[in-house]
Amino acid sequence: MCILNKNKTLKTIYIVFLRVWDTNKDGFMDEHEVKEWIAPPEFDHAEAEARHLVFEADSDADEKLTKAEILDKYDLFVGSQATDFGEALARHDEF
Ligand SMILES: [Ca+2]
Ligand SMILES: [Ca+2]
Repeated sequence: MCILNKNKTLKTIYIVFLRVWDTNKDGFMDEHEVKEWIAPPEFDHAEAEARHLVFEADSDADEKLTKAEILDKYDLFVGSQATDFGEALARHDEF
């Protein structure tokens, strides 16, 4: 993860957000989508972690994450072990 360049990381987050995470394509990520993204259903802490990430990154407290909110707090997502973010980014490296 440490080898990821910041600009590249932000760009990748942006693209992956649009193509992958925002499953209902409304331009926001809600808690459900965050949960789907961060972990398989059997992962015990997925719900708590999703709530935590949404709470921390949701600067206007509308319970939805916009691209701007996610990019603003991208280090939170990258730093979360639950999201396995480095691996997720690597997987989408072709974008
Ligand atoms: Ca959505
Ligand atoms: Ca928000």
